[in-house]
Amino acid sequence: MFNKILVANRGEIAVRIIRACREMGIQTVAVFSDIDRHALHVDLADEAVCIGPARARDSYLNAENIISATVLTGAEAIHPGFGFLAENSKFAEMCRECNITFIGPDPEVIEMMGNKAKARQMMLLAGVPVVPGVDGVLTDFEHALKAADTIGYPVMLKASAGGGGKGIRIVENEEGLKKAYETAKTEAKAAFNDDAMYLEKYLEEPRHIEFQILADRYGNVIHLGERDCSIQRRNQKVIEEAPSTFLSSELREKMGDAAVRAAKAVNYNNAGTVEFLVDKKGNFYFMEMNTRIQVEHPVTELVTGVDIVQEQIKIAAGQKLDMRQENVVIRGHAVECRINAENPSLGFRPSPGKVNILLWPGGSGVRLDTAMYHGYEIPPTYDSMIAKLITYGRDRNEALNKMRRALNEFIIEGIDNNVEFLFQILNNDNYINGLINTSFIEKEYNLKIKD
Ligand code: MV4
Repeated sequence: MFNKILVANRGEIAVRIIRACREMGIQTVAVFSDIDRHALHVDLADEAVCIGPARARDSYLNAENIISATVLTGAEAIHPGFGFLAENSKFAEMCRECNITFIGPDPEVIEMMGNKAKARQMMLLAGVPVVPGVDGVLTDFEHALKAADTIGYPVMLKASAGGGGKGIRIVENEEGLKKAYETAKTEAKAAFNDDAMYLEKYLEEPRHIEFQILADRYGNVIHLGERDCSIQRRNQKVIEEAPSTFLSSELREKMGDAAVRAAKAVNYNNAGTVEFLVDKKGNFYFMEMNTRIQVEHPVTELVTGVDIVQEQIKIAAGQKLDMRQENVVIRGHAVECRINAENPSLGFRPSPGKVNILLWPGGSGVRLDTAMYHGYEIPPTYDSMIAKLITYGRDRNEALNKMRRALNEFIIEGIDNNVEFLFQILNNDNYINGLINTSFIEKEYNLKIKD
């Protein structure tokens, strides 16, 4: 087992990883940019190294400085968290070359799953259902035209190097294809320096249901059930829950088997997430595979009792999984709300500044993952998520009831936040009745998903 792990991240996920290490008796090294000098993760870690100025590209994305900090402090492994370098195959490769354990899958797998068109092809070969579409990337516009004609409109154009919402376009009919093809390609080139595109049948109002995978280095692969992440705004998840109200036990078993098959097909190891789109008839289709710990992992931890970050560390240290699929039991229900320093009435504009926290939520069934403290100065440089509030109940109603009670206890001064917006969703009849899909926020709050 490692003696010392460097946490190459910041905010609540850095605190989360440091806590997991502390419980395992592992020393921790925090890295921070100069603007994060007073951040909580710096205080909680055993050691801390400044890796550069505020701008992410000069600090949290500065692979050389992070590797140097690892060598200087004698840490044997790096946990990348999510975002920043977590899915950067070149960084994982640099760790391998410097004999540092990257806590995540191998660089080749990160590279392969980062190429969405390639990932689709791998899943097809593995017998995992994928959205009907073109095999591989589009060679030119004529190819797109022919493929769209074969698939049938509406279709969705997607950047192969993408993920999230960039370089993605819905095309309702042939007239719109040319413009969509060109703008999506330009956007992909700008965002990912890779304008390879692929095409899929557009599924109307699907659910986004993802399965948590754990895979060790001895071929053991299990899933820890699913998370329903359909409540999104502009491809940013807002509320996530486990399990999904939509899955019957049969569908859960079928999708879980498919997720395990997907992981085995790409020789996956460590923690990963297989994302599916599910249509109203219960047909499910592979969308993409994420090779990192996800923001929403706590809802899975609460319904399974598994500490996913500690499992990641054990797998990276060469240990075998100590649970089999039959030992995984989903019990109760968990809901996560992302608390953002943003102003919903001003187009969700970020709202950095000094926070005075007058009351934290607490009590039975409440978990709060945050790096905030009273008097903390939220920097404008990074993303606006400042806390994750997660509640657990024996069933969905109890979990939602606790969430409303806990949200109501949050008293933060000094910054705008999205708590009121979260309340609106939690009190929405369709949401309460589980009638949710990826168009929920757009339809219920006519917030145009696309600018
Ligand atoms: C789709 C889709 C419908 N049909 N693909 C959005 C970003 C990227 N993760 C893929 N996304 C979608 N792909 C097909 N063929 C609908 C979405 C989508 C979406 C997916 C999951 C969660 C929220 C979403 C919000 C808008 C669109």
